[in-house]
Amino acid sequence: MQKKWLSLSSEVQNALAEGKPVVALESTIIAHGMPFPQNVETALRVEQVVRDAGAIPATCAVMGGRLTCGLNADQIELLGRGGHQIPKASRRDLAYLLSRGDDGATTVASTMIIAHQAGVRVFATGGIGGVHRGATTTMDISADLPELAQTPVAVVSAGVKSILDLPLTLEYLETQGVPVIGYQTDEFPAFYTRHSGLKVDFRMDSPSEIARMLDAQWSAGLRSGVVVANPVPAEYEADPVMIDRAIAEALAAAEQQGVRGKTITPFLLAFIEQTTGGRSLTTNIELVCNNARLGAEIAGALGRRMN
Ligand code: PSU
Ligand code: MN
Repeated sequence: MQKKWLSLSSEVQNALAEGKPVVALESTIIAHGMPFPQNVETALRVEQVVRDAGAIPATCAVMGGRLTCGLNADQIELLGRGGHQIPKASRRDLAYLLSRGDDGATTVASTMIIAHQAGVRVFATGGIGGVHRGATTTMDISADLPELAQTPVAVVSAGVKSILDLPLTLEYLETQGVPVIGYQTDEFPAFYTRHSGLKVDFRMDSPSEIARMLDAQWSAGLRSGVVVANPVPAEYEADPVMIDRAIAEALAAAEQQGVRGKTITPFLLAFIEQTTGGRSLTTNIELVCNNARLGAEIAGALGRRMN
C-alpha cells in the first residue's frame, strides 16, 4: 500500500531484483547545497564514483508527485538548474508534494524514506542535519534525526557541520538508539574538518565490519538507522580557522535577518560558501565522493552477507 507513490528507474529495479548493491543519494544537496553548475557536475560525478566502486547509484527526489528512486541525467539537471525554486522536501513536505504532482529535492530524512520503500539499505551524502545551536530555546532539530531513529537505512556522511551543535546532536542520537560508527576514526568528524574532539560510539576500519554490524542491527529486529561517519580525506580538509570564522559570520547573519525554520540550513550553507570564496566547495565535493565510495563498498559487503 505504501508503495503506491514509489517509482524506481529500470536500472535500480533490475539491480535490486538481481541482488546487486545499490547506493541511495539525496537531492537537497543538488538543489540547495551547492551552486549551479557544480551541483549538477558533482551529482553526476558522485554517481560515477558509486559505479566505479561496483554499485548502482540511485539518486532520489520527488518528481511529478512520485517518490522517485533513480533519477536520469535530465532530472538531475532540472533539480540543479532549479536550485532554490525547487521545494526542499523533508518528511513533513512529502504528502503535500505528492498530492499536487510537484517536484521536490529530498533531504536525508525523505531520501531515507524513499530508499527504505525501494529496498535500498545504504545511502551516501555529505552531511546530515542535526540539533541546531540554540535548540534549547528554538527547538530546531532536523527531521533527519528522528528519521534515523525509525528508518532502517545506513547513512554515510562526513559528520555534521559546526553550524550545528555537535554534542547535542550526538546526545539526541544516543537517546534515540541510533549507533554512530566512525570509519577508521575514533572521533566524530565535523564535515569540513576531520576532528571535533567528540568520540564516536564504535570505530570500524573496514566496510565488511560495518556490513556485519548492519546485518546484526536489522536481523535482530532493531528498526533504527545507523550513522556511518567518514572523515574528509586529509588532503581536502578545509582550514579550520577559515571555517570557524565563516560559520560565526553565517550564524550572526541568520540571527540578524531572523532566518528560521526550513530555510535556515540552506541559508547557512550558501553564506559559508560565499564568504569562503568557494574554497569550502572543493572540500564539500571531495567529501561527498569519498562517502559515495565507502557507501558502495558497504553496500557490496552487505550484499555478500545477505544474498
Ligand atoms: N548539511 C550539509 N549539507 C546539506 C544538508 C545538510 O552539510 O546539503 C541538507 C541535507 O539534505 C539535510 C538537510 O538532510 O540539509 C537538513 O535540513 P534541515 O536542517 O532543515 O532538516
Ligand atoms: Mn529545522
